[in-house]
Amino acid sequence: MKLVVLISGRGSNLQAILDAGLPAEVVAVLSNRESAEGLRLAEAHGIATHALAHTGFASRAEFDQAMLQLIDNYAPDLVVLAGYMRILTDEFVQHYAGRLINIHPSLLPSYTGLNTHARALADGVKIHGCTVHLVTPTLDHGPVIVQAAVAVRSDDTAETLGARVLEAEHRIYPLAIRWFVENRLAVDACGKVNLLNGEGSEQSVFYLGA
Ligand code: NHR
Ligand code: GAR
Repeated sequence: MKLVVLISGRGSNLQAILDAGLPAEVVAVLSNRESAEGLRLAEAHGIATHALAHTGFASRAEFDQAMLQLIDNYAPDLVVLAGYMRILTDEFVQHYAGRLINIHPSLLPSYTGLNTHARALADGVKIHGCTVHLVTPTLDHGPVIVQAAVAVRSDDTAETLGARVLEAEHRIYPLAIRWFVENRLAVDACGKVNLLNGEGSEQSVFYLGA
């Protein structure tokens, strides 16, 4: 199977995906920012990279169309958003329907959008985490594939909490991609994702540490 990964920054989730030894190949990494550190990581692995600055396009639709054409040259089975920071047009999302996934740094449907760790701390919640979901046109509302919960500590800052969530991201994103590659994710009539052929201990939720 062929994966194309979209990033905007550091690329630590890309690193986790590359390290996981998945039965799939990352055939290209695209970024909307030329300075994204994750592009250097991809180059170091001999993976094709493309940087396409969204600032050079007149509209979101034109930018997404250019991204889509680059991506389709690689004929990917799955498009992976890994810290990709541009909201995608409905047309882009529909083109990759069922084969476009994202990792979001909160327990959806709580804390959609940006600055999730600071907002969780401001609300005083005791549990936070991350979610891998299929991407649909409505931002951060697609069917959930897997979630990991982490404890919020009384002395947490957005940085310490974010680092704890990021560790959880690195565990669940490769796992979710593995399930996709193994064709073990089924969307039911209600639009929910179910894991097929799970053995006893295998589950779509993780509780990481108090
Ligand atoms: N697009 C669609 N249609 N649906 C989703 O569920 C998407 C998506 C694009 C990206 C990732 C998402 C996240 O996990 C994602 C999910 C960017 C923004 C944002 O506000 C919000 C959510 C996500 C990604 N971006 C600003 C914009 O104007 C730019 C912010 C910046 O550059 O720092 O696109 O959180
Ligand atoms: C991750 O925490 C990811 O969940 C988040 O950005 C970080 C990217 O880190 N994604 C979003 O906020 C999407 N809007 P990485 O570049 O090191 O993988």
